[in-house]
Amino acid sequence: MDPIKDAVKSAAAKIADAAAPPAVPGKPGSGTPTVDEPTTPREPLPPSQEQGTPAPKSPTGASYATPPAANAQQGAYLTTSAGTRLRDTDHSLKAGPRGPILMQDHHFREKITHFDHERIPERVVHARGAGAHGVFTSYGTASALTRARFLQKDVETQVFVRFSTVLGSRGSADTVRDTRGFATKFYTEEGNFDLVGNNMPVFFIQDAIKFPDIVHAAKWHPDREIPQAQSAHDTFWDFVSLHTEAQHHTIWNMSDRGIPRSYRMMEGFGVHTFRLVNEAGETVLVKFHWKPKLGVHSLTWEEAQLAGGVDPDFHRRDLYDAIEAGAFPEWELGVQVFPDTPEETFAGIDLLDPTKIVPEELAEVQPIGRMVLNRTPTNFFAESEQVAFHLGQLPPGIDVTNDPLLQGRLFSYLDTQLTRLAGPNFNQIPINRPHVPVNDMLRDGFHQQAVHAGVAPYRPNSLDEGNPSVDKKDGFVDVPVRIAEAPKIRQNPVSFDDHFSQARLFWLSMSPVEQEHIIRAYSFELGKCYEQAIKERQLRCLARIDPVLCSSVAEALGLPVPAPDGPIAEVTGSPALSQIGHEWPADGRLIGIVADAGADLTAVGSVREAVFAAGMVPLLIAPHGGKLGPLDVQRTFATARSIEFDAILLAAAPPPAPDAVPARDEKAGAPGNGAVDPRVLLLVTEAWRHAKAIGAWDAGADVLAQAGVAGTPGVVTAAGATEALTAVQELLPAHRVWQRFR
Ligand code: HDE
Repeated sequence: MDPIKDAVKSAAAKIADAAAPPAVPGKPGSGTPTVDEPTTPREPLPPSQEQGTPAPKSPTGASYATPPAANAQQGAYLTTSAGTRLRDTDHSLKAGPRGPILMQDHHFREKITHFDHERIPERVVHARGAGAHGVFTSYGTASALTRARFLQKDVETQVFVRFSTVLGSRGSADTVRDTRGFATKFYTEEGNFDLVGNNMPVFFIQDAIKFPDIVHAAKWHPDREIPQAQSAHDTFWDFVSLHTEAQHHTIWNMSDRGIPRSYRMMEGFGVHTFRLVNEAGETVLVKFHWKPKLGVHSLTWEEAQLAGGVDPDFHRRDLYDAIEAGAFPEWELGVQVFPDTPEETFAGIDLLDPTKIVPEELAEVQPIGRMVLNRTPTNFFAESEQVAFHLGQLPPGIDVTNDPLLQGRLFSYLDTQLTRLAGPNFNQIPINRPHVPVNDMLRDGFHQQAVHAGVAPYRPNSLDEGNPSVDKKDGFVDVPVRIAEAPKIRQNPVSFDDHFSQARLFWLSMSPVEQEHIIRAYSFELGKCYEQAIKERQLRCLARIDPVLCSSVAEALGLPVPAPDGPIAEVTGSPALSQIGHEWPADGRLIGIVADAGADLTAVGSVREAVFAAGMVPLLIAPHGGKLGPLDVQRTFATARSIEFDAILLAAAPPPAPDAVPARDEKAGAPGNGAVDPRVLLLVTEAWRHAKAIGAWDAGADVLAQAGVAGTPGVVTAAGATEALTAVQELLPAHRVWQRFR
């Protein structure tokens, strides 16, 4: 007898027992699921290219064994984070089926501990956002102005864009009245370039030192943490009425620009003036503009409110769905170019003042490239959440100016990532990683991913033969701008004192409908304030912008109209700022088609095809999900809401469903005569109120009559499906049927 061999045998037998299925599959308590799961292990999807682990770099260029290609899921079997395969992940290790969990359950502890730490701090501003990947193709039109290689002719550069609201938390609604962030990371062949802009060309403050003030005022009240993602409250209006340089940005927020229809339909602005430098060392000053192919469009206030409840993810969903549908969002990047003079002004406008624009009529926006967003993130956290923008990430050929807001931002964006992404190595996170070799001398720190080799991470050195070298020819260019001899001083240039002329310029640029919306926005927001003194102070600011604006808002608030306490600027409007009166492609627009089993489904099928062929997205709305004849249903009367659609087509007049709200109740004032499903009537009346094109044929025409909208502007009754679609298509380039507003 060999006691050692026997012990090994008996242990092996126990392991074999444990490996055998413990009980009848599917039986509760047996350790196997009670519903069938797919049983053939398969590999997870491969990580995308830029999620690969970086090759370890040596300062001397020596190569090292490459570690496994990705930090993401690999292999077919579930493992611990240390790579050990697991037998069970559904039951904690207990002292008997009814006993307490054992401390030794290392898998339980790893699983729960990791989960407990899944969240990272949200961004202090711009916490709510959504991103997408794409490609930027340069036209080469800026090649005489800048040496930046990604702006040379036909160069293609990968990009990642993150759109955001400013004020709300990560879980807040998309359609609140707010400025939107428009931040682009260009993975250029000379390192990353981050263009971190907004959908409005000006900012609330002129000096970065005031950023905590505006943000504390605009975010929630510190005692109640309300409101969430709104500027309609006392502290915001207290600040902007006292701090009048904010008045220009504020009127942009109160305009329709504060409630965009879609991220796809927003302009983007670099806001600050940047400096471009070419091969010869010559410089110009520029302002960056993103122009959306689909034009600049907004929601109506009521749509924004409805979306906040019905679909708080409205913009995020729209971006994702559009890309998945192949309706790729597209922008042109353009620059306004100004001579780099010592005064840094153009047409009397101080180019270093971020509360000022240069009207496009004075300096045309010249297109320099095109960006198409064509891929949604694989993982929201890894990409949209962990992306870190930083204004100091500039390629050779683009430099900064002394705009005091820009100067402060150069500090803030690097600094904020240290807390948000927990350390200085955030550029090693896959989404932030440059698509070119990195050879820095930054070492160690939290979350270090690279295995740095070499013995001399310093310069000068002889041990690594002086490596890495600096590149005196193609390295980053700090333009040697002359700094005027001046005292150290906490003071702004006198030109920064003009706070109202461009707010008036903006007001005068708006069409009557847009002005009406601005009046209503101020009336709503100030109407939500409690403090009378704040409302009165803001009215005094409006008196400096325009008498009609001021008196209309005063009337809504029930307050006297103040006299302006200074001159009203003599300026003319900039027609380019108005969103109305132009025409844009209708690509990617969403067309809702209402039908039921009684409709001519062949015609409905053809109209869907025609919508697709026109580059738009048809969504079939039916009484129930699944199929309508041969057609797939995308929305039901229960899930469809007017806000989603740019136009409605009606192929039928569906009767009320048995489980619907009582169809006709005279006392409750329900619309219609009870013959049409009230949810369809609601869809149509809302679409009408929001000035959307509506077309109907066959029984669909009855819906128009029931909704009381037949024969009004932008409502078409046609002989057939094709004719209805054609008529609606003619209305879409104007975005809305503006005649419906007074
Ligand atoms: Fe930002 N801003 N900002 N900002 N900003 C941030 O950086 C800051 C300003 C903008 O999708 C933060 O990574 C200061 C102007 C966008 O990740 C923070 C000042 C413009 C985003 C920060 C400004 C912007 C941010 C928070 C005054 C338009 C979202 C998280 C000097 C031109 C980027 C982060 C994303 C984010 C600071 C003013 C746009 C704290 C100090 C002007 C689009 O660093």
